Amino acid sequence: STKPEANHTPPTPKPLPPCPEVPPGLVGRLLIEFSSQITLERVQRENPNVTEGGKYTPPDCRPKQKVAIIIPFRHRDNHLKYWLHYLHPVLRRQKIDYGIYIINQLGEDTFNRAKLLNVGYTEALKDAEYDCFIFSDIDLIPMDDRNLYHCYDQPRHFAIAMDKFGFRLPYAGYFGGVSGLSKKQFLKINGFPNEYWGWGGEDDDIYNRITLNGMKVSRPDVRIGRYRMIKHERDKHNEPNPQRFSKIQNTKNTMRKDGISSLMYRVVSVKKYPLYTNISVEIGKPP
Ligand code: UDH
Repeated sequence: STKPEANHTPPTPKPLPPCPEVPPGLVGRLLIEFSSQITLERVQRENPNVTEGGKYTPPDCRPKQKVAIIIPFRHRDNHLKYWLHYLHPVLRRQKIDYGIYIINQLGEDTFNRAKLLNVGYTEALKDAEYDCFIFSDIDLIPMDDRNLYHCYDQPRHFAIAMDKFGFRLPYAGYFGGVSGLSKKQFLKINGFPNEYWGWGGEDDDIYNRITLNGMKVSRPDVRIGRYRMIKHERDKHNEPNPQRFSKIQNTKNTMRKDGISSLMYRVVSVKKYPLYTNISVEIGKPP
């Protein structure tokens, strides 16, 4: 007897439901420590569904936003291991559709955090259609997975209660550490300033840009927005910028010409690793 002809039309996949506002698998407060050594092999083993370049999409629901996580970087490989070890599982539980971008400043000229973040925004958009950008320092780990890494109606400040500041906001206009803006919010403020070389001030300039453009900062509850910072010495070539105090008085006059509209840099390499994408760039030096 002959078998009936197989039906080769694949079954139509069930459309995924939208992801719930509050992800069901969250655990709340997390135990964060930096004394055990971490290997990237272990982090890879523990996050098998993260794909090349450090990307992830929840398998069981359809997220509203696509989130690029942008990290300014130079000579912090050990911090990177901890960041990946702690953040990948948190982001997966949060059901975020995300990609991780390490923006590595080449050379030993003065570090420029905000310019690297502008580069990250631009380069991430060349890679995929992101609509939300979260800018995170490499040494900041959230202590609670209810601090959801997506974008909000207003620019978001995530790292509001850091251990080094006694788990409090250090001042009302603080916007440092970890922050997030939608594409629309980011473009409304002309991105971030490119002219803050060395440590300090760029986060206050970004805060000024937000308020000067009629937006206000949104924040999580202080019990949820807690962070641990990996202790470290001051980096070389990132000395406090003595011009920062006068520059933040001038945001109103500088923000239209200095920002994403005036950004210049050169990409030297883009490498997709299993847990993140590394973009190495030359961004010049202070005038
Ligand atoms: N960053 C680098 N490499 C550098 C400098 C900065 O990767 O050489 C990045 C990194 O993501 C870091 C972020 O920029 O988290 C912010 O820089 P920072 O960590 O130096 O700033 P923070 O305010 O520390 O956290 C200031 C120096 C603290 C010295 C304390 C000495 N006990």
